[in-house]
Amino acid sequence: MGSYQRFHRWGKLPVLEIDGKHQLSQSHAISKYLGKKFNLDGADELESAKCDEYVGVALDMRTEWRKYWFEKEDQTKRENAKTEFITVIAPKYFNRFSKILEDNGGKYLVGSGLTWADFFVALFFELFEDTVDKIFSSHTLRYFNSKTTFTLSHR
Ligand SMILES: N[C@@H](CCC(=O)N[C@@H](CS)C(=O)NCC(=O)O)C(=O)O
Repeated sequence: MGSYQRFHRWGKLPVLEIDGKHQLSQSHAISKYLGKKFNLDGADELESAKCDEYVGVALDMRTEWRKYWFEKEDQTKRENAKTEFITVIAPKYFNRFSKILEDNGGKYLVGSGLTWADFFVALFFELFEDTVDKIFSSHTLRYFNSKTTFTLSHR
């Protein structure tokens, strides 16, 4: 049992400890909590819901990625899942996210300011790039990342 599994009831990371009193699990819940706390949850209820939508989609994408990344036993299955991710899943999601970003002015996914969805989606795209293949460097991910990096570094 890993050391982290002993200190949290679900036995999974990430876990956010708050004021030494509370523990919060699940990346979506943690990110939303921090987004609200630091006023990065959109300007109104609809923008807040849009953040959840885009983060939910990023999590769907992670579900597909896991079919490759956590397949340690069957090499053929692993390779097939990787190919599927590179040729079908990633282009579909990257293109849609890029379009959303572009339609919204090119800087933020939601509304006119930075939200926790920008952080969450950018982080996941970076994770996919680091763990799947550098093929994404020449794909729309590069476009997305450059916009997000600009966004994050100019606030
Ligand atoms: N739905 C959870 C998934 C958490 C999760 O699967 N964490 C992995 C690391 S990426 C973990 O702690 N795995 C250890 C285990 O399952 O024993 C989230 O988004 O936070």
